[in-house]
Amino acid sequence: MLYKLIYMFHTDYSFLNVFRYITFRTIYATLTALLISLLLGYWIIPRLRRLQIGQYIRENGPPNHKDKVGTPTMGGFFILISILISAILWVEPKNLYIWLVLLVTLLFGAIGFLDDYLKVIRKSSKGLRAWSKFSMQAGIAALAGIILYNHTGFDSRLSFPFFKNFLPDLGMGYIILVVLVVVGASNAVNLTDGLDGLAIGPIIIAFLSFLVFSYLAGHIKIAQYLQIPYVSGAGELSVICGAVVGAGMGFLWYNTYPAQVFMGDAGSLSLGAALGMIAVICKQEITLILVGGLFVVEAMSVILQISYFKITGGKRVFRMAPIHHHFELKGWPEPKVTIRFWIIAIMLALLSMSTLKLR
Ligand code: 57M
Repeated sequence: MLYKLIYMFHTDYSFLNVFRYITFRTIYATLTALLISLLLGYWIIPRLRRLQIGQYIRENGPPNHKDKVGTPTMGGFFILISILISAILWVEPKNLYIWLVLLVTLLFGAIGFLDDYLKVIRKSSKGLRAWSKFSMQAGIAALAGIILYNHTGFDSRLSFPFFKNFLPDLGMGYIILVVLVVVGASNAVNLTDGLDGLAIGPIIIAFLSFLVFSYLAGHIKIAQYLQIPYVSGAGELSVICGAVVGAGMGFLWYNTYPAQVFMGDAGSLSLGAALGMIAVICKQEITLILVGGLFVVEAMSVILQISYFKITGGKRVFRMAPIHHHFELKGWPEPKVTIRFWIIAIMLALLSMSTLKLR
């Protein structure tokens, strides 16, 4: 909105033209969200602690996690507020994609918030029942898929990195793809959020990647040159990605080891859903598997562990799943696991960028 307000005067003050540019607004959306989340974190964390909105630690968890009991949770709440305020200030308000991404993000955040709240008042790890959580997520994602599918000019073909001419048209099946991508990304981030800074670092890296992908997808000349799908209006999503990066860095200021706050499901579910939605709109669903490869590995480690446990009647592939706990139980200090996983996330993001040239 600030953009529209200020831009009204660009005929009188020509330098205000700069507000027209997505790159300029993305930079300031990042800085605005960073500032707001730093200030909100500073204000809200002591209040969460005073209200005893603290994390319950499972009995069967890694031994060193016991000291974390009572760490304020639901920090996702101030991540989302920072993103929302920054987006409202800096986005082009007439862009449907922006409001669709924000709506899905906030609705997934509400599911996570309810889950966190139940865990806090019950002082247990029993939040919402898995099926009710999953069906609410699938319902929201399906609604978003239907809106996207019926949006004028939306392309229901699936694009693949490297194979520029292979574009199978999924038709209505695209709605199922949206559900799989959004719900999958949301829960993969949720599973990853098990060590200080472990989820928010790769989230920042992934949204930096999609800041670039969305800008390129929304730029007709560059999209044609790179032979990636052109999505009119997708460029505006760079501003949202910038806001997430900024809010994430502000949250990381407090979530870095030893964490003063956890994001809770309110943060992990919403940020994962936002990542999935942006990947779908930019038509980079398959590339998301590479960009979010760390989240994929974390989720796959759980699936592998539980399947193997059931098949073998009690044997384990890892010392504990998700895989970050495996390395913890191998004796790696928590910060070492986190930073090494960040390095892997950066490598995967760079590899995903290279797919833009290799077509
Ligand atoms: C999401 N939540 C963390 C925090 C965060 C099927 C099974 C694999 C499910 C999985 C599970 O319950 N996952 C839930 C992971 C939890 O973090 C809270 O949850 C929010 C994210 N959703 O924001 O509020 C704990 O993680 C630690 N933490 C930090 N720093 C952070 O910045 O230290 C989180 C954020 C927090 C804190 O200790 O309490 C979590 O791990 O639950 N279950 C598991 O991940 C459990 N694995 C397991 O049971 N493995 C089994 C089988 C079932 C696969 C096995 O390997 O045999 C592990 N997690 C815990 N204890 N806490 C091990 C048991």
